[in-house]
Amino acid sequence: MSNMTELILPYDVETVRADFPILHEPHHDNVPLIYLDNAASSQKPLKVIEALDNYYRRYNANVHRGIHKLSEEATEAYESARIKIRKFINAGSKREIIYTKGTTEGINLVAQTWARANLQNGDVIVSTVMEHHSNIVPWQMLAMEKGVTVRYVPLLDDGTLDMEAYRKLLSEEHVKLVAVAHMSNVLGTIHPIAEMARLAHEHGALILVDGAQSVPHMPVDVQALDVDFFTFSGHKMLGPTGIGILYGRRDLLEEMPPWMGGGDMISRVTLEGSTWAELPHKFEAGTPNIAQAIGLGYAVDYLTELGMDKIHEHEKIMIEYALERLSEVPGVTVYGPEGVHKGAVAAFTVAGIHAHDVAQILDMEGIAVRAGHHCAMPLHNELHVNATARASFYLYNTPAEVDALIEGLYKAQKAFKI
Ligand code: C6P
Repeated sequence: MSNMTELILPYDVETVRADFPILHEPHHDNVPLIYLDNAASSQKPLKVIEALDNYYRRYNANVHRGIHKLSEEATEAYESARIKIRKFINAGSKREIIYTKGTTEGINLVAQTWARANLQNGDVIVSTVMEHHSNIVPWQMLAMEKGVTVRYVPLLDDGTLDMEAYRKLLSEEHVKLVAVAHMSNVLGTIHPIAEMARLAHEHGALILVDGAQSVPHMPVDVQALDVDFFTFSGHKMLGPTGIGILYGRRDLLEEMPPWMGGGDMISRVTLEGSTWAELPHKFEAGTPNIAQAIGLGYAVDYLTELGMDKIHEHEKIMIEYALERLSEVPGVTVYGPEGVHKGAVAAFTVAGIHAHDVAQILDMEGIAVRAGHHCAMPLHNELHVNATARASFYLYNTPAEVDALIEGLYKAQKAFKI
């Protein structure tokens, strides 16, 4: 076992923790909060909380509409967040950055616009058995409507994707779209997206990447990955809920029909018909989540200042330590790749104790983990397990919190007389 005190972290975690008020709130009769449910949603730094407060106190107004000063100020902040986000993922233009409600909405937007307009009976969408439901269900809904088929890349025993099967699907089927997560929210597997994109393009297919679990945790460059669509959620990367991003290649977005109709997405409306606004507004009907977009801009500032490379390095150390410590606990099975680099997510079972009971006992110790199928039922079927407990780490977690998790698991075993 590596000694916790020997771990050298890339930045001072205590300084970072000081920025997150919730980590210092009394929790469950004064036990400190150990928040290990970051794959579900992250906590927010003061900078983001203050940005929301400041917007509502000082310059709350609708965007793109008013001639008055407040509206101009709100529009300026809302649009400058878009520019920060463009830079953060290295998109070529701010017009390629569409505000959505989150990853789910981004995927549904592509399904309902590009895919609906371009796919027909006989076409194939390739997804994987490892996907979150939000990257399965929208394609199944489209399949029912358009007669397209959804095929799934299987898993290898080591928790990685079967790339041979992927190549085979691409060469044998009429694949028009590949829809794959960058990183699994259960296994932590990081897929070779650049290679998958190259192969998809070689076979004339586009690729949509669900970056919900990658953008918060590692540097992402959508141009270097050469992806066509890339979507993620603000609330998993220190930002507010209700805001997310769909990146799309400009030429594709230009040609796609809009999804929702209403204010702000039009150029001209007559009673006979309408024309659409320029990108990105064509896809942003109605009053948007203004405070949330501004808050996401501040979250991006925070992540950039700390450094995505350093955050990724920190999480690498955290997951290695967590896997090592979990392996010491008798009866614990961790799911996902071993011996290769994976994201800071550990889904596990404890023999003789249901995952929900594990989570409940940990909660009594102040430790928040998620339990269940994590919106990945097909993956749990493949793993032949109904539910797993999941500890997921972020930039403010410490090795001492991993130790507390392990102690909590021993307590659970004691409570269940195992
Ligand atoms: N996963 C989890 O606990 P939304 O809900 O739209 O912000 O994100 C959906 C989503 C899409 N893809 C992946 C890979 C995800 O992990 C998630 C959200 C959370 O694992 C909540 S179910």
